[in-house]
Amino acid sequence: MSKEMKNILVTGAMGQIGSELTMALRNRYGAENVVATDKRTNPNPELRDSGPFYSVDVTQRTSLDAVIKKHNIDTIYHMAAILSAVGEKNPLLCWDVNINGTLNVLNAAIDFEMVRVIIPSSIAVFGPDTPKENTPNDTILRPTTMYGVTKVCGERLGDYFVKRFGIDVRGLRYPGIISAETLPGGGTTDYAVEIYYKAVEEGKYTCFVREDTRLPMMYMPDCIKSTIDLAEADFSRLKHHCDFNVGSMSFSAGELAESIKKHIPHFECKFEPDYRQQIADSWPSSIDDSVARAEWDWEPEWDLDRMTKDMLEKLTKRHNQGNLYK
Ligand code: AKB
Repeated sequence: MSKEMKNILVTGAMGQIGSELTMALRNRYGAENVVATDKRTNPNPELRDSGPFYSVDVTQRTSLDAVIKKHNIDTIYHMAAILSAVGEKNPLLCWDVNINGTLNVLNAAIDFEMVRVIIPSSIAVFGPDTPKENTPNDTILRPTTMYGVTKVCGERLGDYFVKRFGIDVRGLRYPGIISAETLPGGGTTDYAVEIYYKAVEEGKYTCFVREDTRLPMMYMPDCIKSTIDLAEADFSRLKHHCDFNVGSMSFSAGELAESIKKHIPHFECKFEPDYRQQIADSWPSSIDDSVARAEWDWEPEWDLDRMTKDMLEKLTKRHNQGNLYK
């Protein structure tokens, strides 16, 4: 365990990434030392029974502060956020949760003299003016979604707090994250998860982006590894702080369907783009993560075909047991 990080709090712990990150942190740092929080009140039994859980709305400092005080928190993984698709339906909610929630976490970090704050960002910080292929780390940030606007602000705020107040804030730009445990909620890249569930359940899927839509993606084990690797990196090596590109794999929706067909030959995928196509079209198709590799030795482990095999094995097992959706 890194010397300083003793009492960790995770916001958004019931979300797609938060749920698996919390369990990984509990395994690594001891279950009692990792406090899970979420706005929702009904955690799954694994999350609820393996360590402390509280209902916390990150837009309210009082509820956040109460848990921080009670558990003497020194590190926050701030995973609570409204994602891109929901953010376009409700931009003010997206602003409130992503900006005010992040400011609350950062201000709490100062008030309680925390040793570290992890605030994830996203490939949504990029926009149509950004180079689309092999997108550099330091490039044009002109997003066209409210989610992207809040994530650029979050990166800038984090960097400002590092410089101005001397607190240790770190963040990485997640691509679409694929996982078999908790469904994502309200993102544009959600099709890359839904497709596996529907392939197992029905043998067919109607995808909401075009077949040639190519986006950067990452399997959950790499997502957890990248998050913890960055959190534990040597601060003196970091020239960047809150805005690391992390690459893993890039594939089109059509290639994803083909990789599933290798295991389920009768699988049929139709493509019927909706409002999320425009969001996907504004994002990069592949990411240059050489800065993360240089500053904290980032290295992904999973590729599309290995991920597909693993996803289908896990979901098929659950489907056969009658609890695909848990
Ligand atoms: C989304 O699609 O909104 C997220 C993201 C790429 O940040 N998965």
